[in-house]
Amino acid sequence: MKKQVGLHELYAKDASRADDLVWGRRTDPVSRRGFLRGSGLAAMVAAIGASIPFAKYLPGGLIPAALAQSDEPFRLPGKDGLVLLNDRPINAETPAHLLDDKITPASRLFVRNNGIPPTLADIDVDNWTIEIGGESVVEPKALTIASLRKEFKQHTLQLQIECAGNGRSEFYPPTSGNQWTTGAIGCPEWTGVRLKDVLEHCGVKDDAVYVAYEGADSHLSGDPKKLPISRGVPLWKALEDESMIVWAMNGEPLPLQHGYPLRMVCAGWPASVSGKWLKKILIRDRVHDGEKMLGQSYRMPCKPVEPGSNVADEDMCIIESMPVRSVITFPKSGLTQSVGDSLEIRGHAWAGDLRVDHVFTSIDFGSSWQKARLKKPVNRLAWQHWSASVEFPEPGYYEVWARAVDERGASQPVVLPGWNPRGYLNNACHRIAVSVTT
Ligand SMILES: Nc1nc2c(c(=O)[nH]1)N[C@H]1C(S)=C(S)[C@@H](COP(=O)(O)O)O[C@H]1N2
Ligand SMILES: [Mo]
Repeated sequence: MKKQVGLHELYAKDASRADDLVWGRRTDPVSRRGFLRGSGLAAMVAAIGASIPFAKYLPGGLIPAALAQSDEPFRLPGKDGLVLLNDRPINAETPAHLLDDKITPASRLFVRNNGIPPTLADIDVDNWTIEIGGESVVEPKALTIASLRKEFKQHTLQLQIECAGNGRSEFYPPTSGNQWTTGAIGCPEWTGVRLKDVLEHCGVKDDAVYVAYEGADSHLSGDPKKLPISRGVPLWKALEDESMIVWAMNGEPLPLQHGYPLRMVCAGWPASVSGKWLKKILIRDRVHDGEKMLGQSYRMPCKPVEPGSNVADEDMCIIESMPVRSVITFPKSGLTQSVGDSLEIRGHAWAGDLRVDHVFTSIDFGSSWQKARLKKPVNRLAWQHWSASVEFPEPGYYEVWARAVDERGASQPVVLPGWNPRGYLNNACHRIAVSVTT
């Protein structure tokens, strides 16, 4: 089973770093006293559930006893019931039943960080610029957020982002990385400008093939010359109407963990192409060769392989559009239901660059399937909502399975899809347990 990081483990590694990550406060390096202020204090107060009259005397790096002595898995401040996964820095996923909102609120969006995010103290929004450069830009430029807002048309779209490793925990033999179950997906509403408009404003040379990002987060090693991640997409994907540079999520400034003050969103592809804390956009004359583009990262064996095999780097292909998938967000797995009562179930379905055409549910372990009601997406690359009513014939143990099919006829597999060295793209059917009583 998946291991969760307790607060103790997080604090044992580096207490002042943990303070920064968890509460967003800065520890005074000389006295090692951390003074909780502003949003850091608000986060701790929210986690504890009461005001802290003597907060100014609380030493930096001290885990409040209310949290230290609790058996509950640690809950991330500003997040509602997300499960912290075993990794440094913070990675957290959303349990399926908390993904029920049609538009994912900030409090329920998974967090996936490859490095150490900048802190609020490092970010000067008014002077934040993105540089547009690379071999294939006609005129390199630096743009402030104010100039993005002023010079380009603003757009608001609901777009889904899913980590390529979502579902990894089910692969056998196990593969390294965050052991995501079903929760590394979300579909908030984003506001910003089209990447295309910004690229065209600077000019794209004829030899351009790829568009990549660099962010302001730092490498886990602390080496300032290394980037934790720098990925990209082919030019054609960057030029799609839904590829955006955004400053707002659900009508609010981006939360720090989600890329404040600016991020890219290229929906439908591994969310690793949606760069957070955006500082640079590179128009490349070659397939981008930044951190986590090469080797085994975000790549699948070009041809299926036997589980557990080693695959040479040259036999691995870059992941593009994500496969069709769905999740049951209501009810929560493990419910008890009376025989004869009909059960309303619902969830979302999505299919990378494609549309979902059908969702089916089964209560007999996939031996028969019933068609669910399925809504159209609010816009391209937003997830779609589905619902169904099911009835159970007699008391006993049941599972409800959901299976989506994309517009090209590709279906989610009921068991695992092909094993791969890094455990990407597990789009197997989600299922919930139902106990039916008389
Ligand atoms: N700068 C930067 N951008 C990044 C990352 C990162 O570590 N640094 N992680 C990527 C990965 S792997 C994913 S899955 C998404 C997660 O976005 P979220 O944390 O807002 O849910 O951000 C992507 N963008
Ligand atoms: Mo990811």
